[in-house]
Amino acid sequence: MHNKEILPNLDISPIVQKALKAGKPIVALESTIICHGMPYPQNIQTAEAVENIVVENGAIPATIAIIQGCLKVGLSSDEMNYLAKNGQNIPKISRRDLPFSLSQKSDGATTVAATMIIAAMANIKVFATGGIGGVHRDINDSLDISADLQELANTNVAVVCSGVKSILDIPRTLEYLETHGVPIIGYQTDKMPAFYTSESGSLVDYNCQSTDEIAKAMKIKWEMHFQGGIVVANPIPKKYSLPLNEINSVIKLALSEMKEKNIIGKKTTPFLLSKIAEKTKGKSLESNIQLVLNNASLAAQIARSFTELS
Ligand code: PSU
Ligand code: MN
Repeated sequence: MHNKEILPNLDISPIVQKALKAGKPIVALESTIICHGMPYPQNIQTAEAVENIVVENGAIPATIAIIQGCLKVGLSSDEMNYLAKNGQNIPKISRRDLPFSLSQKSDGATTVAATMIIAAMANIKVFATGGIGGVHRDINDSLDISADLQELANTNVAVVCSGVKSILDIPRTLEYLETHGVPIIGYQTDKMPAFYTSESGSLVDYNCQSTDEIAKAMKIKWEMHFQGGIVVANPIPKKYSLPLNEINSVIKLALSEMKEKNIIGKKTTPFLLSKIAEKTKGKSLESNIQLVLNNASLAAQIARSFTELS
């Protein structure tokens, strides 16, 4: 394959290769959520259910990860189980870390940023996840801004998510994305969702009623050579949405524990997600699983609309 000559480490599974050749709709999926976002066995159950939902909605799933220094696009069931079982022992890989996974031939769970990079290399335009990273609430002390935002500024992939994780500073995250020209499309909503809840108090930039409208915006942006991604914010289904007050008080407790324990850098997001799951007695984990499934289904429909346009 053409890509293989330039990028010897890009390993696209035969199913995904076939889909690429035939111009079929494909949805990229990330692996940090498997290794660092959820415990075993919910992580493998979710990863498999997500792939199935993509298929049920007429697209081909391509879960992305790094195995022994190889950039994998489309994982076998053994590879997925291996990642799920080894969880936090698999390094979390963002843009900064990618070259080292390759040079050291190590394994890696790819964040939204790293998954976008690899998806773009494989020419996959749509990617589904839970919630993107963003500006952290303690930004003034920590200067913690997820590399996901900078990737959205530069890499041409549409990321379908349930908004920005509620552990973050949502208004500041939106300002950052605006500065970098990244539009946030609400899917059938004016309101910016916040991961566990369908509302955050902030608004989205555009409310699209159909996947066709979303696909058109993607196509126009990239045909005009406007570099960068698009965020599609898909609210968590009402049934699984947690009350804003309840989740906010849990987040505050988790944040102060994080400070006490001096947890910084790439450990913060996994720490907060697991603390919140512990404090809500698994309710937040159930919400997290359901919102990812919901995003995978929408992403497959967007991928279909996008291929119908081309
Ligand atoms: N969404 C989830 N669970 C997760 C993540 C997103 O439902 O674990 C991960 C994504 O991989 C995202 C990362 O890129 O959290 C953000 O990490 P950081 O804040 O360190 O950039
Ligand atoms: Mn960070």
